[in-house]
Amino acid sequence: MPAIVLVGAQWGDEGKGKVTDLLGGSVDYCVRYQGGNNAGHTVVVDGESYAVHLLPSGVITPDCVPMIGNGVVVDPAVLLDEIAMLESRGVSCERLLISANAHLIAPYHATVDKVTERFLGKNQIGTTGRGIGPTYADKVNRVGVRVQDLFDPNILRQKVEGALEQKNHLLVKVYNRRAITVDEIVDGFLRYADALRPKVTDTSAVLNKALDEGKVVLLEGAQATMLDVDHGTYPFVTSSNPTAGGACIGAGVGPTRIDRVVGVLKAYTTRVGAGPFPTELHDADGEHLRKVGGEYGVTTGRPRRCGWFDAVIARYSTRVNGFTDYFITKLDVLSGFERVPVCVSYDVDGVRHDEMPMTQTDFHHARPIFEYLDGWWEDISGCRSFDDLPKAAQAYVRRLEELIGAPVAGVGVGPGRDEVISLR
Ligand code: 2SA
Ligand code: GDP
Ligand code: MG
Repeated sequence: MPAIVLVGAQWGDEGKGKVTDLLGGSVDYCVRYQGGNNAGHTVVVDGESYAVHLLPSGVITPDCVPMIGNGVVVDPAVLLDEIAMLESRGVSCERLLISANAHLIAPYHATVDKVTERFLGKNQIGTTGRGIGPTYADKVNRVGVRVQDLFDPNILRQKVEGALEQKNHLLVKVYNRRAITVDEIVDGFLRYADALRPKVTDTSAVLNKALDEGKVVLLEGAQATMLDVDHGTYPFVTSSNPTAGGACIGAGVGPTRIDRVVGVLKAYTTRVGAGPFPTELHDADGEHLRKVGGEYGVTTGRPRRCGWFDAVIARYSTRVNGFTDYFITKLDVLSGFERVPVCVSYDVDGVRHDEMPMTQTDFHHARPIFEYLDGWWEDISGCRSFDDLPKAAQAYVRRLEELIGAPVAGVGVGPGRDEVISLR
């Protein structure tokens, strides 16, 4: 029975939180499968705005079971703070389940993240500084600490000792920092063990049983396709696999279980952090999109870089994720332009590319080839059916659909739960 994967199709902040919430009414389990508290997903219900970083957006939906899968990296202090914040606002986190296999972010991961960025200088990635990359590096290097280790203090100590041997060498000898002690890390972790214990389980077993029983499972991606460590603009990426294949690995669900893969696309493009961005605007139009779209990082508050819609990226995302359908968000933000440029291809050193160039060097050289669509002036936030939209806005959506090569299931016309036009 239905397992749905939801993935950002650009560089993140497409409005995944809102689309998860929209689907949430019919969803029994909502699962985060990668990333950590680098994410910032916004859900607006009855004028109340909730920003979640580590918990899946489905935590806001009553009766939906929120789950943190094995592919997520968990900062226990942040998790407990986020739970406390939501509960203080009347959102119950009682049902939350956490994978015993998820890896833990330790304070030294954030330290290594920040010092690595500093030493990269002008080549820095622009990470969120939350320790995400170093935690995944430890996981792959087999010196990570997992949630289940919180319940076996001897093993926990052994693992922390192993991890710190390398870290302290780096911190003291290379970065001239103080050594971190095993005691401070172990004692810090053990403070969270009792609070987390009742929520920790074999989440893969729970999910597969739920699917056998006909329950609906939504696997909610964080970050996005172009930030994927394999398919994104490496090295300007996050350290996990937000693309649809990552959902199977990060939740412990086989590919044969997935029925629908939903892409979330903003009607224009944004990026936060460093790296190539062919349609980026450095002018008043970019400022306008940032201001009207409220384009500031939900986690770090950083201003997001803004640019026009890029159909090459959207097509590429459709390919690497196998999207069955799309939600286009923030169409309302585009009201008020005489003409709206849409990038249909790239010019790379005089050669036209209709698809993503094979190499990063070529992508860095890509110049957008634009098609200019008619703009519209009306405030469309009150539109609730496709026919309510101005003709030019309808034509914009239909042209995007043609360029992307997958059907549009819905169009966002405002941040609120009800500010959406359904097309299916
Ligand atoms: P990291 O911290 O190692 O994952 O950073 C690596 C790159 O991934 C980008 N990244 C993001 N991009 C967009 N949104 C994200 N979440 C927050 C939000 C970001 C914020 O919702 O606004 O508040 O700044 C997110 N998380 C990671 C990051 O910018 C690096 O380019
Ligand atoms: P996510 O990381 O993909 O969940 O997206 P973020 O929450 O980081 O950023 C998306 C922002 O756009 C949030 O402030 C949302 O409330 C807002 N948003 C989502 N959909 C729409 C929409 O259709 N129109 C407008 N104006 N805002 C939207
Ligand atoms: Mg976000």
